[in-house]
Amino acid sequence: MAHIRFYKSQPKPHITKLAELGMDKEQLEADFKRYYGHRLGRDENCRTLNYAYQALSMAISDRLTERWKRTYNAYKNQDCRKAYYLSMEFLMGRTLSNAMLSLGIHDAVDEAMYDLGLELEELVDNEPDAGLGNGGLGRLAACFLDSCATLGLPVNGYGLRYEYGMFSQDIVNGEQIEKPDHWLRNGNVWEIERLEYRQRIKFGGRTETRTDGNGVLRVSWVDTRDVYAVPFDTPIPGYQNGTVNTLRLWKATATDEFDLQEFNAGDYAESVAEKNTAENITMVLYPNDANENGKALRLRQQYLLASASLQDIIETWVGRHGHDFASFADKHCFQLNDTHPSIAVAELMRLLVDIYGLPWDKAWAITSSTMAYTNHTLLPEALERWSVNLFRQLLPRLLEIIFEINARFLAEVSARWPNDTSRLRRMSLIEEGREQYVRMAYLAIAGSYSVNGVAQLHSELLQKGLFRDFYELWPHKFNNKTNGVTPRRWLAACNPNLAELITKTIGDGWLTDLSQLQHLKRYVDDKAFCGRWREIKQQAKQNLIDFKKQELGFDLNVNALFDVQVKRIHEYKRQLLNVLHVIHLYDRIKRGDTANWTDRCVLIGGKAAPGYFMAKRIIKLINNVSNVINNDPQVGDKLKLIFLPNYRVSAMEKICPGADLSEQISTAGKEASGTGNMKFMMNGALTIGTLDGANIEIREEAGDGNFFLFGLNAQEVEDLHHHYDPKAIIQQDADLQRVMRLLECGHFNPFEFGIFDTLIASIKSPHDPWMTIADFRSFINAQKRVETAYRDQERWTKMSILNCAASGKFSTDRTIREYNNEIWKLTPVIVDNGNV
Ligand code: 26Q
Repeated sequence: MAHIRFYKSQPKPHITKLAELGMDKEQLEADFKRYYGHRLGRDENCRTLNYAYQALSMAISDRLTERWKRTYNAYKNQDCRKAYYLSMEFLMGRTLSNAMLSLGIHDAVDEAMYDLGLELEELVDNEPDAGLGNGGLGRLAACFLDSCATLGLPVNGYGLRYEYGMFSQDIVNGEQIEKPDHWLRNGNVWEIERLEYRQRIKFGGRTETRTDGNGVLRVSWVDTRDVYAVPFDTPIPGYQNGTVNTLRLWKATATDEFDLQEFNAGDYAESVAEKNTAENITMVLYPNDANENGKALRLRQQYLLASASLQDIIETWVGRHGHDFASFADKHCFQLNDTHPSIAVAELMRLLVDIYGLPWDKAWAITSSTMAYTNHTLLPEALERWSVNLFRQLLPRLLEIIFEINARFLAEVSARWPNDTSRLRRMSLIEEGREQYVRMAYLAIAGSYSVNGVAQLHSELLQKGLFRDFYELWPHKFNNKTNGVTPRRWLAACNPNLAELITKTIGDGWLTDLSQLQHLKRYVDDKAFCGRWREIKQQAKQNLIDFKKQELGFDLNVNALFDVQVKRIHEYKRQLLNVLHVIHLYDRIKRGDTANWTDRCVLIGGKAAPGYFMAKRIIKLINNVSNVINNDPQVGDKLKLIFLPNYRVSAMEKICPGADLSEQISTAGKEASGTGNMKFMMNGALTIGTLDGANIEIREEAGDGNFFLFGLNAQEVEDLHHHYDPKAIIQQDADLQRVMRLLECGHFNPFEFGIFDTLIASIKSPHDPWMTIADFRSFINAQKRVETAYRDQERWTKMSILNCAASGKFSTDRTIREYNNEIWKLTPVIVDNGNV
């Protein structure tokens, strides 16, 4: 690495000593003007929003950079133990408003912009989401980084810098159309490219074995087609504590000699085109939130992430300690966000054994005491497996290492359970059959010292079901870490009015200790407080209405119950059940059965994986039903159904403050945790939900009386599988019969014959794995309890306050403290704040 050489006569080069940047309105304004005019070359005659956004972001980014360097140096000087969060997804959303909040300069910036005739909110809304994730798992990674920095923990994120993030969703004729999300189109002010830290990544080729001078077998991986991984760093600020951690994202680029072979053969164009193969690797995020099997490009992505990150970390280590790895495990810990980066287990072995010459056992001791694995799904079909043939082609050396890990692992199993061949077959890291597969979850478990689920029920079900054999072998590895969300983004930033009321009432300690929200309980009988609470909710609903008015072409009734379900579209999440309820309400209106009616506005949003036929059909159904209902004058304000297009992080920031009712209605035992449920609760929405994922813990915290429970529990779902009889359920329920009749007679698709047949068939199938209508009656009854509660606005407001007050557990600060106390064991580092 090239360093700047300074003259010997200047022992302390002054160029590294920079003046502290001011945080007051005047300095912010001056910096803004300098960037706007000098760097971006704009003046008052060409006031483009995007340049103003960029100028402001640059001014604020500078203020993060100072803290970033101090944090980096503090970690380096203390030589502290660090954790690394390895994830294929970081769903960061927008950065500007979060950066202002963490620096405590929101109001100063607001005033500075006002003076310049600019509306801060408009600038904030100009920023594209960094949508480098699908949903829950990716957003969790982002919330985790926020909490780690806020807790002063030395944790860095490692991921991929996809050129195209999660697709943008258009709705045309009720159907989802995917548009590529070129989020980097206007540049990215927040990242710094670090060319000097690029890493070389091998693909393909073959292995060669030889014996070294000491008679030890050495393997080299040769004739590979290499690519570079170039890191881009983004600052991750803690909340007003001077800490700024790093998110390092890798971009794939071609190596300099990529073209040599073809070039010599005279095929210049071919060889330059080869460059694309390399650069394609990080071109696009896979838009599936469940395992899509077999795509070679996805395996390349995963390996690039694992290899580049581990090489980066080891390079830093070797720079300080040489080839002495004795205390490497004391200083490092790798948290694997699902199995997606779990090839890291084999890659760390490769680096230690092949490159640094450690004996296998020593390398394994290091690997299996630094890796920790988080599982995010209970659906067996979603478990990641890779064909051995594909592995051999792409990563031949890693396959050999996996086989070696497996041989030693199976020896351990057979020592514990002699002659139990069926157990060996079940537990093998290699699935045998017509084709062999590598079972990534088993590799992750074998290679990790910790395995955790993301909610109590989920972790229990992993031990009893999916990973039962492994739990019997290594019970000490298994633990639970219930998910959370960051209260900075999901309450303070997205709901400033509510945040202000809370702070005025109980002080601002809740921002870093969310359990303090429980002090709000004392105010449920305080008339003024309750009145203000209700006012804020109504205002948030109005904001949502105004926000949607343009595309809807009509107003929504602010006094209606805002009933919201936003999440990826999936059969197990049962958006269909939600629609069945809406159709039932519509049917009641049409029949005049509207005594004690509660006006309701049902909002549903979410993306379907582009190849997921049923999910796309569900979107079409929602839109068709919406069309019929919203245009029926007899329905009027009583009921509206709205599909919210292009659901994403920044949309949720506008949606969750305005929700009255949060729909968390997955088939019990299928949703690992859910995190949208927590965002809604924090913002004073009440939950209607099944006993699934974190809903169980939400209900425990809120109290049974402040949660609308319905449906079978996980055990009952399991037991029902063998004799689930949807046709009998329909026959016994006159309401459901009418709903099904409306669907079947084409009421919602008069000009699109048969398009909902597959949906109808799935509802009526005894093999419907999601048992969509098993809970229909129970759901309808719970919705009636919701309506009764909502009509008593005083009661509803109390329940809303009590939900928010009970949401303290669901801060990622709590989650991360648990990860740290039980898995990472890092010491918080206090970063000198300089003058601030
Ligand atoms: C795997 C292989 C190939 C292509 C794609 C994938 C893939 C990508 C994303 C598989 C799964 C995902 C995402 C899963 C996910 O978001 N799970 C959710 O994680 C949340 C955080 O723990 C939980 O709250 C949700 O319950 C869980 O569904």
